[in-house]
Amino acid sequence: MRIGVTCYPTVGGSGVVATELGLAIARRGHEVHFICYALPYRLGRVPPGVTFHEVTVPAYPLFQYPPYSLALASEMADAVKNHGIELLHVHYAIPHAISAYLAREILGGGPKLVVTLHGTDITVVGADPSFLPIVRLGIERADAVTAVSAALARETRELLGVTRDIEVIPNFVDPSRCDAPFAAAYRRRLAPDGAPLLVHASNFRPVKRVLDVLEVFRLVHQRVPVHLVMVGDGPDRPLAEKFAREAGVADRVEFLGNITPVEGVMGAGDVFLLPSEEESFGLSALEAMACGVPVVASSAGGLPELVATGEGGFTFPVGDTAAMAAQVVALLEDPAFLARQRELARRRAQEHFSADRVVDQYEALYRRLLAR
Ligand code: GMT
Repeated sequence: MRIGVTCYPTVGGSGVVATELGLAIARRGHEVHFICYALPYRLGRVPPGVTFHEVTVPAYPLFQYPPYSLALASEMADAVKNHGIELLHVHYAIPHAISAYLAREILGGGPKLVVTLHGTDITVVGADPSFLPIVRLGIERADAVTAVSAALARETRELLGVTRDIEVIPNFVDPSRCDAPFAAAYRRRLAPDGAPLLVHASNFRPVKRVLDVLEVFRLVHQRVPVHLVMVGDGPDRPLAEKFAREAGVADRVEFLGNITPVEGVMGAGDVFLLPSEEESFGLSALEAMACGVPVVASSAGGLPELVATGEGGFTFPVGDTAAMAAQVVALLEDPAFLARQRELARRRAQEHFSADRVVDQYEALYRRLLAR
């Protein structure tokens, strides 16, 4: 098969999933063309069969808002025409779904279109009236639409009034990215006194509720000496740093920014915290689980589909920082309980969200569409 993949090439989960999926599909002997505005951050070692097409958006004084979606549509049409791409798989609906639809219109027909919905492309930006009709059109005109959780598929129907089939294909993880010696070195640096380590990783946007992470940490620290490491960066980082200073815990909290490999640092932790307001899936929680770190999270969106209570994780209502902190304390105060939850987290990631299993689902979808 010849597959075109479009995603945001940044550190976010949708770009990571799109890139890992494209690489896995190429390793299975298919031809994969990444069509993006920059080389995807997660591309790493590129196997034979992968090509990159860079979308460039020309500058012009009139363009206060350079039309990326149109340049992308032209690049997609060009790549399809010149490389015989049979199927375009776009990740994150805005604006990729409509660009793919336009590319097919430019060509007067041609490739099959698959749109994967990742989360805020529906729940936050997609539901905004300025985007809603165009997102809905992109979703309706695709040959197949997938969502990373049943909760996101449901929200797409409710918020956008979409009635078509949406197949749920969860995100996946490659546990070989967990590097125990690397994690141990980080642990020595982040918790030099041997106290337990809590971990959070995100883009520090308001939906992540990073102040809840700090509040859970503060409450836990009143009962058990503990450290916290915050991985990632984004708009609420200054607020979180201020909170840590004002709560008098700054010396026990480390902000690392966007370091890689993120799994290396996550594996250093004892408990991963994800108290989000909205979370269609929570790829970072899955990465933590794969490295044997149990998760304490909110029950927002698709999180309960990933984090099953007592199976390497626990979920609580959004904002219930007291219950989250009590759960963390229960884990830290009982080494046997923590060890069991570590094992269950690893097992759940492996059994339900392994790359092989999920890539099979996407490959089967591609084959079904191309056989039509
Ligand atoms: O929209 C974002 O905040 C970023 C986006 C992304 O590109 O990573 O995150 C969404 O997609 C991820 C990959 O499928 C999911 O793991 C995240 O849960 C989802 N974020 C939200 O729903 C807030």
